[in-house]
Amino acid sequence: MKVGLSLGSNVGDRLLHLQQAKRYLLSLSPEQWHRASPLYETEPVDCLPGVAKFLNAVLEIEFQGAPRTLLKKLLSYEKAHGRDRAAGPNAPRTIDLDVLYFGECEVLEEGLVIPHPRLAQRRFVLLPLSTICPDMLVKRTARTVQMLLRELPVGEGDVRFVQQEW
Ligand code: PH2
Ligand code: MG
Ligand code: MG
Repeated sequence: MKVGLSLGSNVGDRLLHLQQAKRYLLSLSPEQWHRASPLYETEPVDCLPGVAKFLNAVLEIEFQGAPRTLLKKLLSYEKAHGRDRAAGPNAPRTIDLDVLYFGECEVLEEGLVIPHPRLAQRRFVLLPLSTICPDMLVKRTARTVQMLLRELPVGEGDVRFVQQEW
């Protein structure tokens, strides 16, 4: 299954955190098959005032297990890399790994909703995603990634291109 993942960090060496997570995620994909967006620096969305900006990117890999299996791997990776879940839902984090889509699967379970429930509102996800799959239809929205991006209110969460390779 082709799986879209969002990577974000706003604590410590943000680029290093994203690079290390990328290496791990590629190791889950046969022959490390992947597509990667560029890297962006983004305004925090729905966070407490004054928190540091994020680095965000999106990665598509091939994953051959179940969505739950992948989720468990992501959560244990986050935990092993300094993510403090007790700090609250949108607290600053070393690394956040979210499943955006999982092939054509729709999942609505405790702790796992696919496609990601806030994907359609977030420029820090839609803009990177539009660089790898602008024409992908996002389930439950009847829109493509590109359409969702164009429909975002202006001024919502500034996103600045940093570099192509990371
Ligand atoms: N993640 C959040 C909440 N807000 N804002 C930005 N810019 N980037 C993120 O990755 C992010 C966020 C919850 O996971
Ligand atoms: Mg997140
Ligand atoms: Mg998360």
